[in-house]
Amino acid sequence: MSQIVTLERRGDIEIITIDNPPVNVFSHAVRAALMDAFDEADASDSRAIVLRCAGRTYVAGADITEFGKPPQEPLLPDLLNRIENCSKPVIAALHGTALGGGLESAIASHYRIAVPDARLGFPEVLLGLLPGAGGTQRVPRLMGVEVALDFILAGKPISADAALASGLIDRIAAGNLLEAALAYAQELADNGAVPRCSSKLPIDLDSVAENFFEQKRAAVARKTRGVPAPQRIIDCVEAATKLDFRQGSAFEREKFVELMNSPESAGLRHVFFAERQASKIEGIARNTPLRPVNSVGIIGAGTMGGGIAMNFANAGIAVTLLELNTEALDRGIGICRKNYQRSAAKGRFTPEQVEHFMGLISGTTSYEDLTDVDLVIEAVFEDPQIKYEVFRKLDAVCKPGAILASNTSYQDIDAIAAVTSRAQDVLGMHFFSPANVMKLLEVVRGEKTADDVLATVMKLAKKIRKVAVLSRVGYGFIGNRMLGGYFREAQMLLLEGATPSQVDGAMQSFGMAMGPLAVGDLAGLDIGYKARQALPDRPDHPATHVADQLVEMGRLGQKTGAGYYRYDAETRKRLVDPEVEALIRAEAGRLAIEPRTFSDEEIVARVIYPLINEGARVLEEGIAQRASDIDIVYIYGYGFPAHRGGPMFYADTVGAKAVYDRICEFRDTLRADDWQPAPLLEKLAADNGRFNS
Ligand code: 3H9
Repeated sequence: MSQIVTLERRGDIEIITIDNPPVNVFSHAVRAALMDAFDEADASDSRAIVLRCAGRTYVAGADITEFGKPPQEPLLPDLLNRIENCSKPVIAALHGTALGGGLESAIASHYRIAVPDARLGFPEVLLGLLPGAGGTQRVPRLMGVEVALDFILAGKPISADAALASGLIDRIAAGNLLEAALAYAQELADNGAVPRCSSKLPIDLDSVAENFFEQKRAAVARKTRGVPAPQRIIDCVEAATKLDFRQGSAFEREKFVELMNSPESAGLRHVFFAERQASKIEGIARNTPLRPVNSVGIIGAGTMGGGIAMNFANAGIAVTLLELNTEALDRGIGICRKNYQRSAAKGRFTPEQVEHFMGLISGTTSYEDLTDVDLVIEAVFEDPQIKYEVFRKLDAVCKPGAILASNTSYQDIDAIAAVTSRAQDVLGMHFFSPANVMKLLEVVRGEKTADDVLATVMKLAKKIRKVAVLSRVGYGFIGNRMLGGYFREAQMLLLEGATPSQVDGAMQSFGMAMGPLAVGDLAGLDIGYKARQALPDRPDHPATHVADQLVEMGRLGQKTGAGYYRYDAETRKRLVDPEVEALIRAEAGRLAIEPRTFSDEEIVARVIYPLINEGARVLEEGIAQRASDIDIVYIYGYGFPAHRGGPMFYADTVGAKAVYDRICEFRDTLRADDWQPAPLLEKLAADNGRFNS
């Protein structure tokens, strides 16, 4: 038998151990070896079987890399039925994370024991899938229909205690898990316990409220636009209440395969691996020694600095916020407290936790207090001279080896590093606003940034629960650089006849968290206006004419109650404003642009294809390491729909040639300067290639 699965006899009990690092997934090899192991263990004269895993966790699920490829037997549902059909009790012993197919194997076993810190869950929905190895049929029989459905829909793991309370497991192990499982197995054998099959338990239909499934469908539809998995999960759990286990399982398999082949699941699976890939830096070994980061200084206690500070406090790392005067400092620390209290009011933190976090945040007005910190993040105004000044001071006071980071969104990190005597310790850490909420962190690698500094910050990002993506130095790095064409086309569409709500509506139907014009109103139209005014040779592009006029009318967006839309003073609800539509038509008339109608499809192509085109340039210039990193930037930093996989994955879905041809059409019919196809896109179109290989 292969080493991936071993069978060992201990007295009356057979122990089957899965050893498939890192997370013991049910790859084809594991499934095949387990089938043999269960056949052998079942045939022997042992009295019970313990199923367990070596390494850091019980099975974390099916092997996601196998999805979308031809299925290889034995299929997981068949293996789990084989386990359930064993003639003697099978006891699953759980540690780490028992997820997806892993948890399904535990509930196909007859009895379950877990260590106190085990986590159990069905994350399939996050991959656009459903538990497809009997989970939707067995769990309602164990937990009750309503609880089971909510558990599967949530995708979030629960603790061993919660699993015990809801009937998902039988025992929590005190002490060594294997010994506790063996003792449990012996006890069952001695008491003459027989296999207890979850699939044969009756379903408690009486506790299911009338119209329960219809109400769930409506509630879920409101929250999960564009992703079919939650609805199919409801279908499967409902099927469990109407069909017998065998028929219900066949229904579940059919829906699982349908979802596995859906573009939404393909996009979400891409994001799963892209996120893990993003933390890896080409050419830097995984075992690079890291610098310790136990204390952090932040320069600037504005909204950004305060938000950044909260990330570290949440992770248990002490933060010193530095401001020019005590008034600004008190205001900044006050904002942190208010944010925490708001989260506490929503039940996310207890009042004690709030005090604990606040206890980790201190303030100062003196650079001398930063001499001992391990990392400093500068979050002051986007003015290069002010930033240079800050870095000169940091260079003078910080201890050797301290990491010096700038939170700039645009500036040249190499120019900042050059004012210090330690360019190797300098890099960019670009957080996204609100910094305590948004998951993205662009880590900007300067020409001279040391490898261990980069490796340390990538690792630290995980600790503060950010998804880090590496960028080279370049105006706007990855994300902001790509936005230019996105906003330009949204604004041009207005002049060509679309309304703001039509443009935003099409983008929201595509899946964007918010449409581009609503985003402009949220961020403040004055930001772009000021940036344009500051440009020395300010180019005149018709795209900005309407935005400029709105700002000059005092319509700066949400903060003034009006921008592209009008905002209800009380509810902040977005309202269509005929005044804006009249202004747009007047400007279009002045520019002699004939209004016409647009389909949603055309709006999406006009707005998304510039992202793809600029993304191709970001890649060919080496600003981003890989196409999937760009996808992660857009999903976690800009509200791009995860089920579309990010802009570059979306381009692969549409096909490089189709995207290229459409961009050429826009170049020829709209504005040649704005629509030059990127050479990499042209090459992929010619070679029938993909951005994500
Ligand atoms: C399923 O089970 C369907 C069934 O219902 C029905 C089937 C018929 N497959 O995250 P990490 C890799 S769907 C393949 O960095 P952590 C991962 O890519 C599945 N590979 O570690 C990474 O590789 P690399 C339901 C996987 O400690 C390495 O393992 N299950 C899988 O931060 C380490 O991962 C899930 O969705 C996988 N299933 O977190 C669970 N899982 O080193 C998904 C991980 O090359 N997994 N890898 O970058 C997780 O949530 C986390 O990995 C886990 C560990 C919490 C387990």
